[in-house]
Amino acid sequence: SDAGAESWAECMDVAVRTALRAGQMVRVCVMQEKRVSSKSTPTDLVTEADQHVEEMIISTLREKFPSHSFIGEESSAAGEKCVLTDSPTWIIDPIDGTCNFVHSFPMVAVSIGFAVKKQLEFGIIYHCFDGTLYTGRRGHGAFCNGVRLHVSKEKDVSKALILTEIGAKRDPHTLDIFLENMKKMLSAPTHGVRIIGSSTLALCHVASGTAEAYYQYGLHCWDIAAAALIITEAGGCVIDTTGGPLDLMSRRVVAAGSRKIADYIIQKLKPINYGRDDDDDDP
Ligand code: 2AM
Ligand code: CA
Ligand code: CA
Ligand code: CA
Repeated sequence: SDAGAESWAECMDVAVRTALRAGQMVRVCVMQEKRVSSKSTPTDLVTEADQHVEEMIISTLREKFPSHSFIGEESSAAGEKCVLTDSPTWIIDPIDGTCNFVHSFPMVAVSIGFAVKKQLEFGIIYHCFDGTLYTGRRGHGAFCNGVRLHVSKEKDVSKALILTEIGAKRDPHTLDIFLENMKKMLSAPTHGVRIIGSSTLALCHVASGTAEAYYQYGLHCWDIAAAALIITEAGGCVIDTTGGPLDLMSRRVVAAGSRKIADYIIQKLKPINYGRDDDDDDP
């Protein structure tokens, strides 16, 4: 109904303001001494800032929308099931690029996605250091600082710039497959492969047409929720590495400006098995 649509627009306004405030917190915290600890593995970092920013975001949104559900990286206990229900749900990554944040490497973002009946309604990604705000709303397009975004029109993988990330799981088997996949992407040949340390900002590059594609295994719903909507609204394709529709909980994604490039990548990749977010507590 119109009333429903209107209320999601109000949610989106609040989300934008909250993301900007979160970004300001990140800019203050990055100047201060960081308290770093690790979660599931020594490379799975978390700081007090991750926790404080998430608390601010969730308490702000919960106060405005008390009946809504919330999924946030730092409030999702390891091993606890991360379930997306039909209720209006906020999917939050307070600091995407924690390792970058720890080093003050300026590729850090706040990501806020919003789904109703498991369908994404809008996504907000705020680049904390250069101040770019990416927004997408279902049926209304994707924007960067108010300018409409369009994915790359390139369909030739030999002219593609491809992005990926490596998560905190660094056992020899995982790294072997990661490197095998990297070799396949480099020798396709493509123009190049980049790892920038922030899944959400990498995905924003696909939405902006400044990279042709992105693939990753092991990511969580808060890494992909907001970005998936932004890329789709920018005319891109966001799918499972099996070729099926994106499943926010599957921990697998291929995103590209064109289905042709996505299919090429899918056919080359060897899967890294993480299991689903809701039946696996791996990093
Ligand atoms: P984070 O900084 O919010 O943890 C590089 O580490 C990128 O991959 C970051 O966007 C990071 O998100 C994300 N990431 C974190 N853990 C991961 C994992 N286990 N598998 C894949 N990506 C992960
Ligand atoms: Ca993390
Ligand atoms: Ca993340
Ligand atoms: Ca994070």
